[in-house]
Amino acid sequence: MRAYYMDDLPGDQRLPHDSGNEVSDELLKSIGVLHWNIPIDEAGTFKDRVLEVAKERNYKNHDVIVISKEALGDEYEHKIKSFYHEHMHEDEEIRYLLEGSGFFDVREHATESWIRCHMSAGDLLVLPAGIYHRFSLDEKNRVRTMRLFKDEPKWIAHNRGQATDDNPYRIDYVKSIVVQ
Ligand code: KMT
Ligand code: NI
Repeated sequence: MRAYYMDDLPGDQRLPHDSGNEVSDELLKSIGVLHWNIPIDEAGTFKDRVLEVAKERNYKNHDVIVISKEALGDEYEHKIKSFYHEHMHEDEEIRYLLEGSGFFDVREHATESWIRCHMSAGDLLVLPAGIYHRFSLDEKNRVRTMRLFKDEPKWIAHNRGQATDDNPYRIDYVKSIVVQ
């Protein structure tokens, strides 16, 4: 996974929008964003390693979704739009990419800058509860990803606004940021 500050230029969300300014793992960690690479092997041992991380973090359920025009059909445009709308969740968002690649953009609270995380197969990403973020496919237009859940697979996105700024999970998140 590579992380960098986005440029602020208008244009297709699927393009890299690469400002050329790298973002270090230390910075990501300071805003609560964690990532690992667990290579996908033919023997399938990657599954055990992913589920081990899930168990450590108390995640009991998971599912696998494909995001592509073919897979989503009539829902495609609506889903793509809602994934790219800036939002937060009251739980961690854990994703393990099985195929394809895509962008998880996270908002750096101190600067309001977008940090773009380019994920490809084998990358595991944990976004903390309360962080503002969004997701986009890249130019390959397809991703297959495992989603991990604490309990029932319920997944509510709260779009950014006054109500999310006052959300207790958001307030806790902002307090958790390590000032560098
Ligand atoms: C989210 O909540 O941001 C998502 O689930 C994005 C799609 S998973 C690749
Ligand atoms: Ni999300």
